[in-house]
Amino acid sequence: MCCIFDLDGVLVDTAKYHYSAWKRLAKELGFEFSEQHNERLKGVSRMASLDILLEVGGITGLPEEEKQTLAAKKNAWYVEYISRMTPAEILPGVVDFLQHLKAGGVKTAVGSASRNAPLILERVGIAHFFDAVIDGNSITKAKPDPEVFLRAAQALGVPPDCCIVFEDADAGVEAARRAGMKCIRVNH
Ligand code: B16
Ligand code: MG
Repeated sequence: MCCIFDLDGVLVDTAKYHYSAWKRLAKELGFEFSEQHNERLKGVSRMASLDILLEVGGITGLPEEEKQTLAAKKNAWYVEYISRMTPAEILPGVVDFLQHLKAGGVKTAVGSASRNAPLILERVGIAHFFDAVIDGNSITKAKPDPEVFLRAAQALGVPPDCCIVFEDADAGVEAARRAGMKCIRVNH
């Protein structure tokens, strides 16, 4: 068996930083973005998250170029926040569990929608635990498409039914199901 971990909400709580950055963008655009709205963005790709945010604000028909500019602006704020992350922000139990898997020779991978996954793993100091990292930079279809987890299994050199996925978001649980993998949902 191999283990594939989602990042945001499973290994670290970066959702609060995504929320701060999206809220800041909404404020600039003239509307409020609540924590409840933010729940809809968990596990969802950056551009799909922007579409949800614009829908909440009742903003329609923006040209693609402008949407890219808004997403880049949000990401710059987000990167500013995560650049200050420390190992203290690793979620409880994660390091013990990763050490336990490593000692038992169980291969592990990260399967995240985030393009910032390498920076986050490096900041909190857990990058060395993983045999493979598949993230938003190396996939073409976002969760709930199974691509990210199938690519992770491929990188680990095992068939999908030999993988257990740890996920916190609906989109990710659905992606694991479509990949034909077992999935353990983590809620904090
Ligand atoms: P970025 P995960 C996801 O990470 C987040 O849950 C989601 O809120 C975010 O929009 C997505 O990554 C893309 O992140 O803008 O950094 O590329 O849960 O799949 O680890
Ligand atoms: Mg997640």
